[in-house]
Amino acid sequence: MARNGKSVKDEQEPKNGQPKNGANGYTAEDITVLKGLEAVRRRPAMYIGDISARGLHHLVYEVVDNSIDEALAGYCDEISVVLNPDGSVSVTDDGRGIPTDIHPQEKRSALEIVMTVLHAGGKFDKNTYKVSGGLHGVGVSVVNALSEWLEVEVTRDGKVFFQKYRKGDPVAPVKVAGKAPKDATGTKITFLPDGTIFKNRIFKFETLAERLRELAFLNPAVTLTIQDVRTKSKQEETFHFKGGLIEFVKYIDATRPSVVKKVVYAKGEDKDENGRAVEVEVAFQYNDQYNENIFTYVNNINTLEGGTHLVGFRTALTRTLNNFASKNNLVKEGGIQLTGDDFREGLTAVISVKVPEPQFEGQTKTKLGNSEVKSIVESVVGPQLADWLEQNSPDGKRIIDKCLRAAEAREAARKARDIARRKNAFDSGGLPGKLADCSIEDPEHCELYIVEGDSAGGSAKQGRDRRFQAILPLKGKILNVEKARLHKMLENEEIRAIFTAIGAGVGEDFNPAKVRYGKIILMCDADVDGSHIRTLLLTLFFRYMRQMIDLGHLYIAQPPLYKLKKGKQETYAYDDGERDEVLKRLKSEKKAKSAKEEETEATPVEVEEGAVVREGGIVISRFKGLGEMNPEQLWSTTMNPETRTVLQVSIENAADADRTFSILMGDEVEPRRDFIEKNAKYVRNLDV
Ligand code: 0RA
Repeated sequence: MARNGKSVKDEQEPKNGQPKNGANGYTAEDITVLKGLEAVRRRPAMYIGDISARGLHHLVYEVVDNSIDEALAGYCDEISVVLNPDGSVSVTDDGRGIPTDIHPQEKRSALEIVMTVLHAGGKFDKNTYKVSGGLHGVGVSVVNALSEWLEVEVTRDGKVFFQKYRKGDPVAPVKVAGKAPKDATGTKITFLPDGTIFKNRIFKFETLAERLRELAFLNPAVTLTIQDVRTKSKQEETFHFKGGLIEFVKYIDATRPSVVKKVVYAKGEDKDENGRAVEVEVAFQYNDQYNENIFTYVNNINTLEGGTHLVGFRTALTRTLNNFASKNNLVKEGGIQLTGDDFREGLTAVISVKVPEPQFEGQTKTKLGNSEVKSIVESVVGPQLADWLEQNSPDGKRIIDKCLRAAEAREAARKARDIARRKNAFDSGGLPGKLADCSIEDPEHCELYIVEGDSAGGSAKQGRDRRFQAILPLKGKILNVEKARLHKMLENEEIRAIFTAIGAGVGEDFNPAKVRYGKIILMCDADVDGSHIRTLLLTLFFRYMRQMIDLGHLYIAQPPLYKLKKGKQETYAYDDGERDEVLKRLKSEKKAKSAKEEETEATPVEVEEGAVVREGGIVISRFKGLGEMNPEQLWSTTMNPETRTVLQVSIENAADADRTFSILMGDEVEPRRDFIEKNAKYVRNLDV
């Protein structure tokens, strides 16, 4: 469907239009001809972002978004997602059903056109405008093009219509498959992603569930369910939140004690310059911690980079709270003045706007640009917040009190610090002493390894390619930033070294254009301490250098777990499965050599950390830590870009990531224990 301000131009395009010049070499003129679903199959990433697991899950979101459109138009209140045993996924809704009548010009079913023509969806439905939509907002035809097969079942006018497609092409015309109860309507789309496009076709229940939960919070009229019937142990979840954004805020802050129990809520709308309604909904509350957590949505899309709706909200918040404070004599003249930052310490907020023609900007195209939205949000939030404060004046005072404490802490920190010294350490280019920098200066080609421990750091310094790899060793565990204010955190030497090495500032002031390395790679031991340090580092990036993650700069190194040695031949294995495979291979090579030798089955072996096991002449050793590898081994297994594997860190769902960090790193023990018990797969002795 035409969303995100994209125009609907492809009215007369041929189905699966072929490029004039065939598969290779087309000219500028041909690019306009190369539309239709063939273009989608050629460049899937242009339509769904990428063809990794993220892109795969986007297919489901795209179909669900179409059902959400029906819900927003007022015709649908139930959407269900089922993960089928054959690897396909079904999305069913009780909306009006995709129109099935014969299109007068095209002389084929509207259903077939919606399913096979790019951006065709909106054309049949001029009365309602679409407000939902995935980031790429491309329509179900794109999902169809990228599916090995897709089946659609439409229930309307007392009938069930059916059509099947392969790689976007209809297998047969739309047929009537049966009768339906008179008032029943809806759409069911089942598809199997194309294995020639998606290497990994396995849907993750939890990933899909997170997005459906988010949609349920944002669209309280809808009930969304997800069922996994792929294996015997079935899983099912239903999401329906009558309280909408208010419940969303409570969910995000579930493990953070609140300053005021009530959630502030505001809702309203105003017209844009074309007279179309812009809807605004906001909910927020304060917790007793120090982070600012504002989640913003435009048409159900999480706008990671913020934009005009966020600016409007902040302006209204600062101004209204300031007015309330001075009206009630809560700030003393000549005393501490409150700044915008003070009003956002410990704030958790969700902002959801519905904008008819959103303009997206920014590096990841997740920043709202429409200037009119700022004043609309301001004028909705300002007066309603002022009313709330008047009616809940004791709560308002508690909020101001919290903001004053933030201001005092900020002031005290400023006084306590030797500003001149900090300026030196931070701004004037002095790099941390223990950083072994690389010689190339072009950030795009440079990598920074943040390494656990001085001994591994030493090996990494010797093993690296010093032209483009820099090493920063860390001593022990860094501070848990989840529990510290910014100034406290910056007093920590290890953390300062990380910020200085990266060179792009902190938090709000972080400037990705200044980042000194295109890749930051976290390299920790494969043991419990290593995981803890990695989590501390991830928390630091998530809270204070979030853009490094959003822009895809943050990675996790994958050191091998095992070394298998047969004679002089050394092979590394990165997990237990690989170890068993290598073992089997080495044994069969052995067998081939000396046929007399006894049959030995490759039975899985238990190898304790650091242990050496001999299996028929093959020596298996388990690496206890990075420090056990010599520089050459570290280079060839973990650092050489030609042979290493690194995991890119990405965030599937910002609100859930925030909640998880607060569970893992926050003050409360119970939620953490629950989380670990639910998620830990290989816990031997649970002494958390
Ligand atoms: C075009 C027009 C109408 C509905 C839809 C598309 C539609 C698409 C999808 C995709 C999944 N579920 C859907 N439900 C509806 C309007 C139909 C009318 O005017 O009756």
